[in-house]
Amino acid sequence: MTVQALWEYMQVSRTWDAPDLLVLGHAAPDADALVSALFEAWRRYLAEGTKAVSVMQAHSVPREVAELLGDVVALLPTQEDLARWPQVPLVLTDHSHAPDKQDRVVAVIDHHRPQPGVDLSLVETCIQPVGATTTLIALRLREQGMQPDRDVARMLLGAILLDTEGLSPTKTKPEDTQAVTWLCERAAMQPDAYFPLLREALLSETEPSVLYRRDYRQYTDAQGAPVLGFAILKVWEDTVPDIQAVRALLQQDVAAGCPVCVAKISSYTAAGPQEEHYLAAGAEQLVETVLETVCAVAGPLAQRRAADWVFLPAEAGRPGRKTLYPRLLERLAEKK
Ligand SMILES: [Mn+2]
Repeated sequence: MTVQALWEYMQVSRTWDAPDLLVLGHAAPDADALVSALFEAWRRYLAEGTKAVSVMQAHSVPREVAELLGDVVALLPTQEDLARWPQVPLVLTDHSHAPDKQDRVVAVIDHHRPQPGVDLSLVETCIQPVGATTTLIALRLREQGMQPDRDVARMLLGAILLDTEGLSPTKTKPEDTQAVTWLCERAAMQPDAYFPLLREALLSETEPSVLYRRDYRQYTDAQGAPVLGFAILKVWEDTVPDIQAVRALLQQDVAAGCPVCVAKISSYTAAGPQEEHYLAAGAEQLVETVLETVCAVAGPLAQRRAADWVFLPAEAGRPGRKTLYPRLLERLAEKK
């Protein structure tokens, strides 16, 4: 597996009038979503000859993904291509719920717990609570005897490092370590050298609206109606965005029909994540439920700063979204 071969596969895939499969990451594409979708599509093509195409559900990629994938980004099919193929079956990576097209989903590869009410009984699933979906793809590649060269191994490695925050102990499972060990050897690169470069690209973004959209998830009920919006804004400690600007973005989200939205601002130093702010907007009772739940999960050091604001000092527990969202959805369902 070389970058040249990846490039050629992507060129060929652009000539297919009717692909067999589309592989989709989620709608706010981060490195794990894009890399897992791209490599699952390519893997199916190499292993089975399936005309599989990965589609990015956005018009542009975040800086750290551009850094990771380089020129390949320009060849990634986008939303318009998705609209061209309204019947083609779908494989989802890094998420399991596509509200408006769930009936086309034939396979899911993910490391998040499926949302309650989503029926995956007829779908081929590989859902494991590891640190990154890309880990699951990398292990499949290894199992099938595929041999990423240095540059391809770096793409996979980078996605795993970004999703696990540089293999942080709370986000890393033995499978991630296995995949990273295999990839580091091929990439001739160590995590300690590579992760700071990628994080630099990630944290150099400062525009609040880009930050808000970049790592945003919307959770819906089984009928596809929005229930909760959840953005994560990762920034250097000295470029924390203006709280009022984030409040305005949350309000826009609520005005667009999401009943309650929360933004986590996570501030970093070279040592890693430090303080966190949670801001929420929406119906008063729902905001209360969300922030109460955040405080309950984070523990006694959580501080309530305002009706819509919780502050977690660096010493407090820092629950991840993967831990929080099932609790939040459960509590919000009780309020219905
Ligand atoms: Mn992921």
